[in-house]
Amino acid sequence: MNEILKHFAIWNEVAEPQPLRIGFINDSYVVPAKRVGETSYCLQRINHNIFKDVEGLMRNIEIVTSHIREKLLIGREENIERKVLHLIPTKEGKLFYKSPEGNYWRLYVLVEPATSQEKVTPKAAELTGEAFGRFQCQLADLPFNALCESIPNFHNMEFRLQQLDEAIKDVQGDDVQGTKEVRRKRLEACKDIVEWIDKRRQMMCLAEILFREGKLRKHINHCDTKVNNVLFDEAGRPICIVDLDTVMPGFVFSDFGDFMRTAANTGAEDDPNLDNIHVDLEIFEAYTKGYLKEATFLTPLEKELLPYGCRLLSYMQTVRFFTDYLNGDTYYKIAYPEHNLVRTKAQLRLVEEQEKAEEQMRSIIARL
Ligand code: GN1
Ligand code: MG
Repeated sequence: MNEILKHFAIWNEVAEPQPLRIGFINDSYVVPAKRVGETSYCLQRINHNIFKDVEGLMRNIEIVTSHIREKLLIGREENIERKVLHLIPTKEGKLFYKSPEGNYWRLYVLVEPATSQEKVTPKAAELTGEAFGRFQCQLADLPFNALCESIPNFHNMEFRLQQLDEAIKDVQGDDVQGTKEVRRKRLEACKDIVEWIDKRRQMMCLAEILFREGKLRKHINHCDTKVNNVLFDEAGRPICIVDLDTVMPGFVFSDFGDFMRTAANTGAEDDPNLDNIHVDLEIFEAYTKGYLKEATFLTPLEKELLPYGCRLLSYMQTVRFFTDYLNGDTYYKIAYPEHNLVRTKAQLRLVEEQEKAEEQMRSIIARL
């Protein structure tokens, strides 16, 4: 790994990289400074099976981080190094290094001291709502097509359903090599899930339809606003939004919904006990309050669709986990064989809970 580090334009001596177990997609390492008080780094191997256009992805991150840094400078903010990610280029001035084995590496300045969390308190949720509202606001003056889709159709519900249909077709198709047995059994045992998904198809593709009709616009979105993609300082205040691989054009309410999917859920994303899963309305209210304060650019329709965004993202995640389960677990890192099914069921239950809570969510938004 020191071989890799040699290619980056770092300015101080560092110690051996340590693996950081976060995220389902990339591999991350902390590269600690040798001397106290000097800069440490975060080294990441980009999963190029998932991110096929690494150039485009890194260009996106560079555009977004410089745009935000400029806004912070204009606003005369302090501690800018901790408030926006800082990419370290290679010695040749590139945004990433491609090793002879064909791996793609990038290096950030490590934001510290900072922690990430899987759950938040209502107070932290309100501040995080402000942080994501500000993030979208800071990017609102970039034309939505200034960035590429680092994963084409990433949050496109029609496309995600199409991928599910293809997975099902593949499982049911000829098994010339005799390798489909496990996946067939999986599909056979999950007919009720397929039916459940089918029943909601039309409703959940509404955003794409409205976009085609010209009634809904796209913004630069984060597209992975999970709780654990925000870094908090020692006092529990959000300081920096991380995991920018998926910044791209999208619907604003889907960023809102993805945060609620992970934070306003009394259970875990992969909770094996479905009775744990309910909408946490206190977190919902706190986050919404912070978000609406900062997201001043929302149209009435976008505001109206905020509760829909919650359901949409949980439904999308149900479909994505389930598709991966039927494909034989090729996309998400799993901790045990049935993990993707457990995740599917937990997200499915969350959608049902969000359907029940829809009216309450609406009245909270109206009140705020
Ligand atoms: C993945 O890498 P991570 O864990 O932050 C995924 C998101 C999903 C999420 C589900 C590029 O995010 O889209 O919502 O898992 N990222 C990608 O927890 O697919
Ligand atoms: Mg992440």
